[in-house]
Amino acid sequence: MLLRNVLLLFLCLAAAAPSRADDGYRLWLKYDRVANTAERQQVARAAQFVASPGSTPVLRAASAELQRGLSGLLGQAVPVVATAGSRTGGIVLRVDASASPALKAEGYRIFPEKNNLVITGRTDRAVLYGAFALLRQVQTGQPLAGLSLSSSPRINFRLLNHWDNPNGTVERGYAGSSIWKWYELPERLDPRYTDYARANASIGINGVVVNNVNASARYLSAEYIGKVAALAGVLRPYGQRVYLSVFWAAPKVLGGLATADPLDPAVKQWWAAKSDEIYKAIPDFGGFLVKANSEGEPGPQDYNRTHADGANMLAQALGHHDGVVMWRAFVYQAGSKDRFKQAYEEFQPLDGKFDPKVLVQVKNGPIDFMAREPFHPLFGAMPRTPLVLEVQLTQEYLGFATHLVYLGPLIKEVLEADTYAKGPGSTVARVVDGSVDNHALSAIAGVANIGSDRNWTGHPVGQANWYAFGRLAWDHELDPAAIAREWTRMTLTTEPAAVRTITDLLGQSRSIYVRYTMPLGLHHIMGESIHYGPQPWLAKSGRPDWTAVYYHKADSIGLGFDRTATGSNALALYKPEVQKEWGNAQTCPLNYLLWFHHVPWTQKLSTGRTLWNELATRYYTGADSVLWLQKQWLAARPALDPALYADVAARLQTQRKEALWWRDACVLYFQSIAKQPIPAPFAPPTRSLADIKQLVQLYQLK
Ligand code: BDP
Repeated sequence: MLLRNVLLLFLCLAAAAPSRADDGYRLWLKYDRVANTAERQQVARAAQFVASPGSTPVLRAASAELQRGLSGLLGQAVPVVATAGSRTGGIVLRVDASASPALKAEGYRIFPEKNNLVITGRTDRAVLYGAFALLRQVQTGQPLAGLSLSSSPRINFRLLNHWDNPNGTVERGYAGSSIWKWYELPERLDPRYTDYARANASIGINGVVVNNVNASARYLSAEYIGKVAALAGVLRPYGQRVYLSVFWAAPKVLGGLATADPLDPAVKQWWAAKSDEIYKAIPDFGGFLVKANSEGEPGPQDYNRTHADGANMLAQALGHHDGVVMWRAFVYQAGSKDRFKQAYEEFQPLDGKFDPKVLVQVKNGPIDFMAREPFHPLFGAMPRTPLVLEVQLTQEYLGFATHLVYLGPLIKEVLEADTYAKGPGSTVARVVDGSVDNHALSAIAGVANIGSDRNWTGHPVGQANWYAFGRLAWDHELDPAAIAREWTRMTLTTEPAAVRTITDLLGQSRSIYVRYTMPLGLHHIMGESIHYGPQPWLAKSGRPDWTAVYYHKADSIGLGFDRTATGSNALALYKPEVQKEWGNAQTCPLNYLLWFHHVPWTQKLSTGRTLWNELATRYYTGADSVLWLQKQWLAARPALDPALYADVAARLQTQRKEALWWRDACVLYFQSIAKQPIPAPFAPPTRSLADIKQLVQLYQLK
């Protein structure tokens, strides 16, 4: 009797406890029960069952996800059946090779038919994306009744680039170690791989480069190909192909050859045999990503060959296999007068010389993933070569996992930038999706911010960057604010006022970060090597272009890098319309001013303030805007999971503290050169330049 009572009490307590603390693991695929009864009933009427032929692993993944999602959202089991038969009120999955000529192979359509909702497309992958789109519809509170949707991806290859190493570390990773457990593979498949694949599929990512661009040759060994094949097996039902970053000198290191010269017959043969070996293990292998002759990596230039010689040799090694080569344009030689121009000078002359299977992968900006960069001048300058846009989701230069920075607006800003390559409207997005130059191949890559942390991204809001990347990769026309709203609703809360507050906070976060770190077009003044915190005084490093003074050029007259004709003339790499926009210091948008001009401290800007006063104002108001971020987050508190609330609140405290480092370090350092007073109403920092130097230098110690 007693035992029964204890048991009953236990059951009651268990039932009363919240379903699950929100540790962030479920990402935006939480599928918690819809709270609003009318809304739930409406969905329940339209989703009484899922009918799927289940004839392929991808279709089985799609129906399993619908079942899991709808059952969670409705709080009741939703059966999967083979066919709808005469039943109505359900979801029907249908692969139809003739679905709609307007749809691309991965494009889906959802439409009502005889009281059912049909999800269709030309391939099973299209249906998978449609299934996630339908779930998103429910998760964001949109009605299902009469739903009619259709969407095709604008870019073919939508890839995550993992900078993960064989020893489990992640280059520039701030969310724990690698999610890939190489030593356990291929025998043990961590269930986490499947959840990762589901998350990627839900936002349309269809390819994964599993290893660091500073690649280990190990991945090309038979043993590691087997491990990668095991991962490919997990990703395949979710529509994702695996790719490998390759170490250029692998034929020497692994193959025992005397050279890695791309024109050497033995080298060619080695790569061709290696490709065959990979495709035998991974029939849908995506291809190779290559960082060559950059930052100490070997490459074809070691043998006086060009990037094109190297890339084409690899493309030919792929032979009849359905794969591509993505060759990175991130190169800059030591000693160049302006690093900004280097990639352009090396790659632009090679336009038209690449094999049709080669894409050139270009970072969004000419330097290196700064919080704001002008678009890379190669976009629009290589019409005969498909270009991959590479953006960085891991926040190497954006405050690691402690600063809240939603990257939707950054990615969108690049996509929307007009190159004027073929007249107005030749945006980076349209160069990349192939529509400006009629390329069949198109690709976009995000350097992943994912690690072994329970919540995947360290900073909970880092998840929004993974999410936004996928959504924009699928459709670059989407609005980053709408994406932020979607993510917030699916991930954090459905309470309308809180959704608005958080969406607003996300929307402002990137410009706030720019304001207190590198306003007005300042760039590359962060801590040496670790790339964390301010170090504007850095004057000596392994190379001049790793210092800060190389970029800001502060002197008694003014601040900024003159890239006009009187300076490095990097501006001339852009089309005349762009030059016109940025070329005149009086009219150049303030966000890009110091990227292109050396501006006198006392020069009046369009804001009515002098450069010095504007700079100081931005540092002060930027750092104070973190207080606003904190206020917004606090306002949303009642609608948030307490643990999640506390996690982000604590990170915001760190962010505030470090925003003050940035402010004080930069204001005091530049003041020591500008010899100008801190403008009213701001109070001078209470610490000295020496104090703040000492503090941030700590981060450089081993
Ligand atoms: C830089 C990173 C470095 C990367 C490099 C790259 O600091 O770790 O290897 O980019 O993209 O931003 O190759």
